[in-house]
Amino acid sequence: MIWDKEHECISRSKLEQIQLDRLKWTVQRIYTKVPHYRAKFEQRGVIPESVKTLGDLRKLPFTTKDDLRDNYPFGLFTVPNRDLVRVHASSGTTGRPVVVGYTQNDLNTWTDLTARMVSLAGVTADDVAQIAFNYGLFTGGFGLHYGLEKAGALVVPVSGGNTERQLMLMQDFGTTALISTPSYALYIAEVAENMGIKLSSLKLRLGLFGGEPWTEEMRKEIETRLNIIATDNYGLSEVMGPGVSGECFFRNGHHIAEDHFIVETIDPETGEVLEPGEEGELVFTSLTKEAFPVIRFRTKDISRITQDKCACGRTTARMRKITGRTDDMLIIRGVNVFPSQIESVLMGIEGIGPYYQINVYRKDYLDQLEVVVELISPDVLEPYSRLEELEGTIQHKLYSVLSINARIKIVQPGTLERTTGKAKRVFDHRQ
Ligand code: DLL
Repeated sequence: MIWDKEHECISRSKLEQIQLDRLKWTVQRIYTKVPHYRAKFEQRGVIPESVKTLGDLRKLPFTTKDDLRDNYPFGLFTVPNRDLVRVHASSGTTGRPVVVGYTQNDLNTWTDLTARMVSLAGVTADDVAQIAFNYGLFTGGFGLHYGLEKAGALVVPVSGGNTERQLMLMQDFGTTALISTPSYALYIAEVAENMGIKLSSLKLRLGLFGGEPWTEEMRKEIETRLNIIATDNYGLSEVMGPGVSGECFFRNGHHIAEDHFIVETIDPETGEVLEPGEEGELVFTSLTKEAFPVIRFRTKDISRITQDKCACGRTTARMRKITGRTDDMLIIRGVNVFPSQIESVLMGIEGIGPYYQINVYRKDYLDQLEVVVELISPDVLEPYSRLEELEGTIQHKLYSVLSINARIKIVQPGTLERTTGKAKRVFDHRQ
């Protein structure tokens, strides 16, 4: 277990001094070593010496995913390839991936931060930690691997997929902590149930889930089905990977590694910096990264930050669970809809499972929302008149939250795609 009391329980004034020194170092580094940043600074009329206080961060330009893509693959690195020891790439979207690089020092820092993060979630040397994140260009597998080892856990690096084998290892090795996306954890539960494995008979006690958004309702479902405590952790390749923030045992917001990152929340429309507590887009600046520092990286992730002390004793700022992404928000007939709102509603309805799909179409110039849900068992529709009743209930509950009439499609158990990584649930067919 890693408990870096000096930095995790630091006073705000001390922290701010460390942040300022490290910010100056980072700004100097990117200005002198990365032509792209230098040009952006010049456009705004700023030089490294313009940063005298933490408030001066606001003078600096934002960095977006497009900046990273335009400099594919290594254009924003501050060191030559011979000083790099690892690259990873961001997941998802089509086209050129975003490539991120690490020096040996960067990997050491990353290991320290993931070790801290898993420790605050409750992992100790007594744990057997099964990593069901993919190992590869995705940062999930390798990122958590070294942190868990450093925290002293016995690591089972099984990677994603092959769910029956995952369950066999859980039984045979006495796995106590599962490390995966929340959607994969659900799928593991489902396969266990189909195989007749009683999850309560396993030693599993803790889940460290991240890599994708999930609601509190989904957390409850996972905790009940897997018979564990489920914690959330957050990170992104551009900023480092997992280890940027994570929940402690009190699960009252994610502690952010503020001695390594400055977080701001901004209004995604105007770019204006918001006050603590206000919901907006998270923006991260790295403070200690050597190979691939980022300045004011716009994550598109929506959350809010609080700075009050946590019951666990840590003083670092906390971010609330991500409620969505600015590019996930659907505008349907002029109404803003976040997939997380739909998930919250569906998870509270009896008879349907945690799998769903959201389709948006345009028909005769009108947007149509379709929500596909799965029955937990075909028996739910006995007698058949229950179908209309169930559709009506879902439609009504969605309407009360979204003020939109959705078309509900109920499908048989096992119809919707299961995932071993990040779930894709939203399909906007209008583009
Ligand atoms: O998903 C890093 C990671 C791996 C974090 C394992 C936690 C555990 P990327 O593939 O670059 O990196 O995707 C980053 O995933 O901007 C969020 O939109 C989303 N995301 C990650 N963690 C969470 C979370 C990894 N706990 C993108 N809640 C981010 C909600 C999350 N969204």
